[in-house]
Amino acid sequence: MDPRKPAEAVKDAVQHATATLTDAAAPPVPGAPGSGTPPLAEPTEPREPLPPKPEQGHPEPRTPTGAVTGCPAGAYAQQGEFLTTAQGARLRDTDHSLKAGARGPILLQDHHFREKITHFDHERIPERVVHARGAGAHGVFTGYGTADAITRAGFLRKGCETPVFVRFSTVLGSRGSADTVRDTRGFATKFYTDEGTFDLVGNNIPVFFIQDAIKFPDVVHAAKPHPDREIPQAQSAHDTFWDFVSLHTEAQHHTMWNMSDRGIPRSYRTMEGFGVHTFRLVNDAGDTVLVKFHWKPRLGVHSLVWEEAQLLSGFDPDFHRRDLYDAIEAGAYPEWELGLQVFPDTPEQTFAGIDLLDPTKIVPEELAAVQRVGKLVLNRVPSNFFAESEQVAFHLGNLPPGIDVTNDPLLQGRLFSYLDTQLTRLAGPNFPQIPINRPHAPVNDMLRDGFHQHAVHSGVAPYRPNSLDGGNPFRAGDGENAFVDVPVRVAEAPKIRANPVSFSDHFSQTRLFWQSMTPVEQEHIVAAYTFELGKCYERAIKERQVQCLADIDPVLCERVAAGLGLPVPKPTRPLAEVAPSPALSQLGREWPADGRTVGIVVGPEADLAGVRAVREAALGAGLVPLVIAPHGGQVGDLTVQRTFDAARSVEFDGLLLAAAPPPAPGAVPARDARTGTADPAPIDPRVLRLAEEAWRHAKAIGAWGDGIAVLRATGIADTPGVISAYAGPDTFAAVQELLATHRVWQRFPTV
Ligand code: HDE
Repeated sequence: MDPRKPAEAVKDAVQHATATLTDAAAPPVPGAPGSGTPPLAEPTEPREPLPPKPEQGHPEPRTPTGAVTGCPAGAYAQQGEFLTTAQGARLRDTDHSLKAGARGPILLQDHHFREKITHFDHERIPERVVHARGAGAHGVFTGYGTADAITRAGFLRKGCETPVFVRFSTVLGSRGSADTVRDTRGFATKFYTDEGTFDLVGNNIPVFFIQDAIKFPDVVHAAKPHPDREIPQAQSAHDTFWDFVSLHTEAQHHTMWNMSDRGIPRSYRTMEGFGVHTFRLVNDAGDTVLVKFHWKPRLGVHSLVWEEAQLLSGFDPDFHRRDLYDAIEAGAYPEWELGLQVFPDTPEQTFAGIDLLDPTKIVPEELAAVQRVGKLVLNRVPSNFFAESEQVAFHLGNLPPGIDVTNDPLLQGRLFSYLDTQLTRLAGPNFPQIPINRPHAPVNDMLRDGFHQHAVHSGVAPYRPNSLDGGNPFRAGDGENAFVDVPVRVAEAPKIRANPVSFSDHFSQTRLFWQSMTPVEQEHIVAAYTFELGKCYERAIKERQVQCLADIDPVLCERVAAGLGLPVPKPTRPLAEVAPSPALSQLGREWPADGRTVGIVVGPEADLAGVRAVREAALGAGLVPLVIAPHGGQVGDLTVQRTFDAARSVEFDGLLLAAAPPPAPGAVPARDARTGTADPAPIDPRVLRLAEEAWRHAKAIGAWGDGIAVLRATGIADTPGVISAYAGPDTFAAVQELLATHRVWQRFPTV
């Protein structure tokens, strides 16, 4: 047993771990798998489990009914220094089953074998039917107090700090699919408020494919892999998806967002989040307003380019997950501000002629500014993926007093679905008692029994009214901060299956989005439609979608049709006059470069003093510098983080070249099919590829000293965003400046 205090043990383990990872002067590079460095030989001296890594957190220990336990944070983890059965009996052996002789059959009495295998056989649970692929993190939300006048929700009060758990996800892919596919991203936040849990279950796109929840199975069946061959995985580039969205044209607006750069975010940290629906807020006086929720990332909204997304799907399918966790580990905590667009709660529930109950419509920020009401900081990585990210269960109906729903027909259907789905996925009705789902407010719900009941309820009268339990639980009134079902008037109307007429305009806001894009963003949209439809088999489906594009914008239609080799149809309706919304574009502003990754290419002859100075400057600016060298280990006194074989430019936001290293033995062109050339080159071909790729993806590139030869060899010297300087620090300073706009946009050819 390690007799030291846990904090000392952590410090020690971390020091030990990082000492071997990095050169003495530099802080550790994120990503060490455990909190200690493993010895070469198997450890045999019994000891307590290693402490978690310093950046890891657990769900706060609470009882199933919301009480503080006083347990240390690690109390849910394994205990003690010895292997035991699930009942705590210590075991001598887990490598051999109990057999009738060394060559005999296994005995039925081997209870340890049966317990181990039976548990293993049941380790998997059904993945989420949508949003199966995701990653979560813990954090804290702090209210600004700016929403006090419009809502009684306590977590928005000035300075109120609320623990949160956020899960980001893709929609279509299975649990093991790649992070960087073109798709909508989920952005679901659980606020553990002391007035009950609030779940804001949003996306990174502010509109949805459908207007009525009853169509959700249809759109998901169309977008998921074909049911016969089960391909393609995690993609919308296939016939069934385009068949549906071209026939069910209310999906066109969301589809356009998917085809834009929003469909391939650079990072979860650089995504906006949206509640999509309109919600209703109520204050202490009972006054109401309608609102739309927005998350605004501190680092701005940035995306990958399509080729990067494709390369990353193979090179690092966990790119977004790794980026999130590395950033937290490095102390570059992801941050968003929560914002509200606020509208008067009028009987028509429209604003500037836009139907607020239609989830396929936005209200442009130029018409209703987003008002900031609080800040979210993600600062802890989960300790256990399954227990936290996989078992977290969000539900739109988890609302605190002060926030209520509207009649948006998509929202109404979701209120049913999110409870229902957990009955299968988390095997029964007691999923709110799983540690990550436990509320931080006292629970007294009269719900009893069921599979996996963790509460030990007392009393004999889980019913109301009762006298046997002294009348408990009592109803809360206004003075006791009860939830408010706002008594909105429901129109007297016939019972029908129909949408309001205002829901029938599917094209004008789609056109608004297209017209709000800069030329380079439009270029990407054209390429995305052309790629996706190019992957479809049936001509009729392509033609039908091209007809939809004609009803959105003739230029868009013409260019996609040209790429597909199809005739250009005429619009079937008048094109809407729209005022573009510049707020929808991702370009034209500057953002902090915190947490950005820069690769530094070194070789045997590199200016190592310059590289050291660049590393220090980069770390000081909150960036992550990674040294790329011909081989692992050390170059001089620098520790290498990436070898030429393990580095691709897609991993870096900017590239610095401190050397033009000759081909290393691993890159003899004749033996290296990846270089695509048989000519021996004076510079290692993998370095040339790094520079060429970084250039093609419009990344900032800088070189000094010998590194400038790489710029010449690749023909990229003296082009926009390519810096040659005398010394490393100057080169870095110029590259850092370029990172503020995310990419060197001038490098993309635009029409
Ligand atoms: Fe979801 N959605 N959804 N959805 N959704 C689920 O719940 C559903 C919709 C969103 O990280 C499921 O626990 C219906 C809009 C996120 O755990 C399920 C409809 C928006 C997540 C479900 C919608 C979302 C989900 C699957 C149409 C953005 C992942 C597993 C009415 C505002 C949450 C689960 C996480 C997950 C149903 C439409 C966001 C089946 C019926 C619109 C971020 O209940």
